[in-house]
Amino acid sequence: PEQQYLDLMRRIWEHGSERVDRTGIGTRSVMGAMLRYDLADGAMPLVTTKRVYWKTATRELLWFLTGETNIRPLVLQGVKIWNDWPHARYVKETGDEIALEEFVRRIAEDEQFAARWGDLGPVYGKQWVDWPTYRYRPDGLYERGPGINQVALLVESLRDNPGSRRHILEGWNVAELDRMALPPCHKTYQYHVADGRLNCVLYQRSCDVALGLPFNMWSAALLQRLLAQQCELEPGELVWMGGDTHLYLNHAELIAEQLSREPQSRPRLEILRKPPTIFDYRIEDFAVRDYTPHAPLKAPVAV
Ligand code: THF
Repeated sequence: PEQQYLDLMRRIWEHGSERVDRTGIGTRSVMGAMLRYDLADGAMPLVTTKRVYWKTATRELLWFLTGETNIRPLVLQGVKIWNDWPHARYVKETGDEIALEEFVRRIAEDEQFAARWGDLGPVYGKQWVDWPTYRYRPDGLYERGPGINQVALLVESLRDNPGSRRHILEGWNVAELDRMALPPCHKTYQYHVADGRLNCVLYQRSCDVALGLPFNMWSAALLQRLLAQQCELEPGELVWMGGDTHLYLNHAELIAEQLSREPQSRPRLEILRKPPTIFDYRIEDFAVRDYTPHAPLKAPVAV
């Protein structure tokens, strides 16, 4: 199954169109790609041709589920993957050119500083569990209504109406895109129950195949496992679909090295406990078995 990922990487590197992107780094890109993984028997799409920090990706997903959009809770757990964006905004808006490490240290130590500069805007967490609503008043003006917890509703709809074709989790809130540090990449998840199995199609509008995709695949599969456990279904297939699916030109060394490596035996995820709701999982609840990856590969993230 990992071969699909490596084949996609090779295909983009060899045949993708070169184009200039938002970050100015340049990419090779194809429009439209698909990967399929069967999650039966605990199998996970965890890349083995480099070490992937699945606990980092897991902490990120649990952070989404809390509805939090400030990086501080991640920083306090040693998770660095969202630090570059608030740092860039801070430097741009204040002109204070402090180093990333210094900025992150302040986020950790100074709660007020974190409240002011650590927020990413209404990104995934906010839209997933507290999608804003508006209510029209009799006088024609409108006021804020109660937020919608899409994840809680999704669990309910999977339990109560498994045959539905509307099991959707959506991050793309058009009205709020301009306030997000980054509009959602993994924007639409649709679930499907058949033969007692929970399937998923994820549509990702933009995908950094070398750095982001191993994280995105893990997270999507993990969310599917949590939903399946909560709804007493077996995990089924995960179908990943990419829009602009690209490799950054400054990832050349990583790509050459990774494509020279052989995939290892299939890793599995064990969930050690069934918490009362999907919002009660903790990092200690997860154990990965049979993961014997190749060495880590470092590459810069484009901001
Ligand atoms: N922007 C870009 N250019 N690439 C992305 O992958 C990406 N994301 C999120 C939002 N914008 C993106 C952020 N997620 C890493 C992993 C995921 C990220 C950002 C960065 C990363 O640096 N991974 C390294 C180190 C991991 C670690 O230190 O724990 C790695 O080797 O995997 C994708 O959704």
